[in-house]
Amino acid sequence: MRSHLGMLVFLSACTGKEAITSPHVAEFVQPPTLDDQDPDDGRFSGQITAAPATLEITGDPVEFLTFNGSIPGPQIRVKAGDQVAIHFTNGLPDDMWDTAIHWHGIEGYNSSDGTPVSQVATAVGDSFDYEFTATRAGIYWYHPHHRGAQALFSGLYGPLIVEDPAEAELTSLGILPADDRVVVLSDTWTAGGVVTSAEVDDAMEIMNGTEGRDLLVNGQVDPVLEVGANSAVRLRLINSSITRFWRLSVPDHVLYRVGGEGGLLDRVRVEGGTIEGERFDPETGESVGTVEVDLGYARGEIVLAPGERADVVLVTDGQPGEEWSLRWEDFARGRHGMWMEGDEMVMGDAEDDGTRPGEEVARFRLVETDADPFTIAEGDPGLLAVDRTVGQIDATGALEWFGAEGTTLDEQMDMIQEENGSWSMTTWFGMNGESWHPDHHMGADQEEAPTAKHAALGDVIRWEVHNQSMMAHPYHLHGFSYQPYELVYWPDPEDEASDGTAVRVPFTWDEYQDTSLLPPFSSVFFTVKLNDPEGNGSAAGRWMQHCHILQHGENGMMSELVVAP
Ligand SMILES: [Cu+2]
Repeated sequence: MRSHLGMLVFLSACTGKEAITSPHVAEFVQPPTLDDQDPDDGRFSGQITAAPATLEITGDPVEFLTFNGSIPGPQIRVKAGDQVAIHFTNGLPDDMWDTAIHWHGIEGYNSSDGTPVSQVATAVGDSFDYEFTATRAGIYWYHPHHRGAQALFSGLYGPLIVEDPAEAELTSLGILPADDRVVVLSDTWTAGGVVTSAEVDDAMEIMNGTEGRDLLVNGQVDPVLEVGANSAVRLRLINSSITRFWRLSVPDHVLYRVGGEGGLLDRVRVEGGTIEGERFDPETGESVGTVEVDLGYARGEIVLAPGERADVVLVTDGQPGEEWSLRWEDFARGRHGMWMEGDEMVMGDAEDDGTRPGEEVARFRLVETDADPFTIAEGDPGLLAVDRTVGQIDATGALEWFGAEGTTLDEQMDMIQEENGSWSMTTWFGMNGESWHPDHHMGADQEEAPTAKHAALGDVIRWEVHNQSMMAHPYHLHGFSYQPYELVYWPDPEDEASDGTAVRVPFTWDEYQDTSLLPPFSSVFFTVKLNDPEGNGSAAGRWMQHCHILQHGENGMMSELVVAP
């Protein structure tokens, strides 16, 4: 039986056992909670200002860009169904840029989506009011969509947590830990007191995306989190990096996933390792047996591509004084490299793709607690424990956007030999064969993307997103959460060892997501319903779809879903 965790009591100074001497001084902090200025239940009103701030995150003072002076920006904490009003002020210096806020994952309020096709960016010194209802519990976040790569790399991002009404009961049942933390993962690169540029010209850096040198957990380098021994801690993880994939592990322990982008799951999951797939002939669809698919990370680890979130539980089944590492490990995502073969420059997966050394990004210090032991196992009920389920979107009569009708993620690179013999490279990113990015200053009046998809409110769509490239990309759809139902690994056309068969892996659980990691040469199939939460057309309009490696999106791996009323 599960037991109530109760209040955690931290007694780090008198655990009776000497803590391991640690050079780590930063105490794990939570992003500051944004003040709710609306006294009414069910309504949240807050103020957010984008402005520079000098912070000593990586040692020396560095001028970052921040929301309300901190990295990450303030935590907005609301309940599912709450009406949210955010008064945003662009307090960036005069010589900086117009900007706005996109609420990543929030559904159905197009005029508050904060993208270059939903609003004109707010000029320096001006303000804009965002209003939306947080319709679905889950882990969300916010960041600018105008010059997003540089804005995020400079520090503009923050968490938005939408609580499920069942969380209190699930906590009292011992299904969710009472110790509940928000964990914003990001990276930065600073030099000479400023953040380096993410708006680079170098084709290889654009191709691979810029990764920061310093890995940050809630804006801190390697902080220490005290957790009650022999109990558990809940970590609401958000990957706010512009490029970096976060493969997270706690050596010898399991990160149990209880929820994610669109809220809690029916049952507890353990991810990673291998899963069974069905091999099939891509021409005929005919099954030719089963195969074990290696997911590229170990069982019990969690992988978050840029923009993805996960709600996980770590059981702290150790003694007070023990210290455990939360580690970043490299994930093979198809980072490219180039090298000479004879007289020819060739390109492929970088030699160290997926094998770069890992590092500790935070540390858990177990301390005494009066809490009862916590147990959790794969398959344990989550939402089911309160007689609820995620459920499935009814796909009867759905539009079918498969193959060329769906979305393709396209990437090309060429090696060019100059007359002087030196080699250079070019990159190109697109969706459905076209490279597109909106104008930052024209708002909803600008011409549609040449590959924009069109649908109407109320439509249900079964949609294929096909990554046709040899690199992993995180696909993000604005405005509507979808339910993935199948992932297909297509044969790599350049793999001479391939037998030409594809592998199909069904999603065996129900979940709402808005961002998906697509491995090289793979398709994700999902079902989405174009809900209009207020019934007044607020969900109609121009919604972006793009790669969330932000330099890929801004270099053309971007398009739109245009929804008619
Ligand atoms: Cu990409």
